[in-house]
Amino acid sequence: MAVERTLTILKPDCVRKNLIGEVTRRIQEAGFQIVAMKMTRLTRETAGGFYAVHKERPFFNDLVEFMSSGPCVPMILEKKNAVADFRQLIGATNPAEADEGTIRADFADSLGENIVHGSDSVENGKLESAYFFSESEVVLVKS
Ligand code: 3AN
Repeated sequence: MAVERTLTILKPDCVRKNLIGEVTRRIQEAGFQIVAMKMTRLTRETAGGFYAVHKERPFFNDLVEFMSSGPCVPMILEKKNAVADFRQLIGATNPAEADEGTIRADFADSLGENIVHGSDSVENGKLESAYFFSESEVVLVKS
């Protein structure tokens, strides 16, 4: 299995619920190396740009409103098979369908407010990472 990187965002609901520590602990315990991390607040424009692929969807405005409603914590994570393993750790988009013990099953309130984002492919992970981090903000990790 190849070493991959994936982009996660601890979303505004995660920050509001004081879950930054608990979610980060689970991520690290699952073997992910944090190679970049910051706290930031998206504007409507930057949130809309990040989710541009969904701009024709009926939930787009609510999504942009929510993602710009407070600070969030994007991170780049590195691990073998990171993309698939991370999506398994967070669970299905809809927390009602997420497997027991996953981050979304344990902490998310709804489909719209679901605690964390995870890239759906290595390629998108690269694009999404570049959206939040410059190259100099990514730490070189010895493997
Ligand atoms: P994921 O984040 O699991 O990859 P996507 O990329 O399909 O899910 O959707 C992006 C975000 O849009 C989700 N995290 C969720 O917050 C929101 N979303 C997706 N589908 C819906 C929906 N049917 N109703 C409301 N919000 C949605």
